[in-house]
Amino acid sequence: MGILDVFRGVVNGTIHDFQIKDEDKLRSVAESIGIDTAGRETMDIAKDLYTELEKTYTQVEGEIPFAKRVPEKTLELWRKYDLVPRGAMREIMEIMHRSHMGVDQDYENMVRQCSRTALSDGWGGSMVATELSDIMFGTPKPLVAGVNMGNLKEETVNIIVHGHEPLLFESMIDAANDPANIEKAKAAGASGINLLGMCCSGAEVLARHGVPHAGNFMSTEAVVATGAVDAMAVDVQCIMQALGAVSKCYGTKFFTTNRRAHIDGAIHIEFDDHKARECTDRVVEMAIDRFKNRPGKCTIPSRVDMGIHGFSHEYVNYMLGGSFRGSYVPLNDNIINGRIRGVAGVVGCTNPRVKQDWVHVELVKELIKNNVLVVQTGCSQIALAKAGLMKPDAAVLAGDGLQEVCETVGMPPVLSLGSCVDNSRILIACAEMVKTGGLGNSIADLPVAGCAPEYMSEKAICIGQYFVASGVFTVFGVTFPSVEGTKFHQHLFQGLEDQGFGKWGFATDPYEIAHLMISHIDKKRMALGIMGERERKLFSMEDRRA
Ligand code: WCC
Ligand code: FE2
Repeated sequence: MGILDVFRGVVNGTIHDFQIKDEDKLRSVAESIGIDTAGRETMDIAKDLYTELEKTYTQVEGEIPFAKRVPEKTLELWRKYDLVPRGAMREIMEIMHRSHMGVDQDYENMVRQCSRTALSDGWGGSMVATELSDIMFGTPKPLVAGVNMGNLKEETVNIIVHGHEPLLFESMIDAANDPANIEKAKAAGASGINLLGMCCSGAEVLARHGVPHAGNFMSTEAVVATGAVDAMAVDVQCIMQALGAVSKCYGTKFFTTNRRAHIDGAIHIEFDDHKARECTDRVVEMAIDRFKNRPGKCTIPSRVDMGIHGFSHEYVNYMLGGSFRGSYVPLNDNIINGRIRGVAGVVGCTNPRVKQDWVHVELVKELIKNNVLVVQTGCSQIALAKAGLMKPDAAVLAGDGLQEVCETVGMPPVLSLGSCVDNSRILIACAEMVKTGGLGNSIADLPVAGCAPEYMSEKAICIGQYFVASGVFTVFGVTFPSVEGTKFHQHLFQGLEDQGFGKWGFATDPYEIAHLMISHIDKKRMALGIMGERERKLFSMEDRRA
């Protein structure tokens, strides 16, 4: 919603710190929901796009705009069960009511509203946020960038932005690159200003601009203990409660910036979309001040892990299809001929109840070894980046088929897509795979699976449910918030699939999770009649439909 607010300001001319950067993306998103673009001015299209996308949240009747992007058979199933979201606000109000004492007392009916609400996030709010962010800040293209704490430098003013909304970060990039601010840093004895990301906002600007990433959720307190963080500015979600207290121990200036999220012990400087730089310039100023008065010596681990980041679904299109015939045909062909067994989305949080990053890394290694191409978002992708799997030469860890594809294209076997909000890129990629043909008629037919092996945040449940409702088998680890053996649990873990949706799975061991996903992928391959290696053959559109 914050991104939509800023887009409204840009369109109405009341916000000047942000602009429309990617006009091609603006046009393609507008066209995808039936807005006429031919021969029209950018701002006219943008106004229409705003009016349409606002309905994602506020519409009380009808279907959200991005329902138009859903493969027909999947949409038919949603209509059959009355799952197509009207508007996110309406769905949230309804679920709040239905879960109130004495209202909806039938588990199947309740799960239907859970799905409808979750879909209003995945194909609604999250998708709007991703698409508008691309339009305003640029669509990611692969770039080389470094991850890990070695990105901190003793001789620079180090500023970390942590949280979820790209607005604070985009403005901080401007502030940190402003020559006047750099001059001030130099006057204080620093060699410059070093800006780093953490968690999801970090993952997003890593993908979009190659800003170095200091670490995922589990590293957010540890990074402060280096003593080298002069300022950490946060907005919303996944901010550990003790960050204020930890920062105090090391003299780090810790800022909250969002009116919805105040934290005890933090300095609050409110971020106003209309005067973004007022907040970020102030943070830079106070970071410089802390640099001048660093209380003790810095202990910075030397490690930096380089990798390729920033695969948008548009780029997957281009990378595999080439600039002249950008399409998902080569991906689908490689799945049909068996070089790629299927595609897995491994996403989500890192969780303090398990050894840091271990489940993510072992799971992904097992998947690629079995020729499953992996796409990633959120803290999970940072775990794999640290393990070195986002480099093309990680293809040696993949099975023969996947390795061949990676080497031909020059891509890593693990593709990093951005933040949790960017899970919507995975949905669009699934929709494209269906539309391209040869892999069934709905998302539920695809040989794909999803997993958040260390989920901890509530929104992960919502993300899981929108994948399940979209047709994807989705496995969670560490814990699962339902009681095994109940009708409700049975419905989530099997009943939904019987109705034509995806379903939930649960396991804690990474190898077990991998093989749950692989078995599901094989089951879908079997149903599609593409089990076993096949001769490479070019498929015509007719072949694919057949
Ligand atoms: Ni997204 Fe999970 Fe990280 Fe927070 S930042 S910890 S929701 S994956
Ligand atoms: Fe996130």
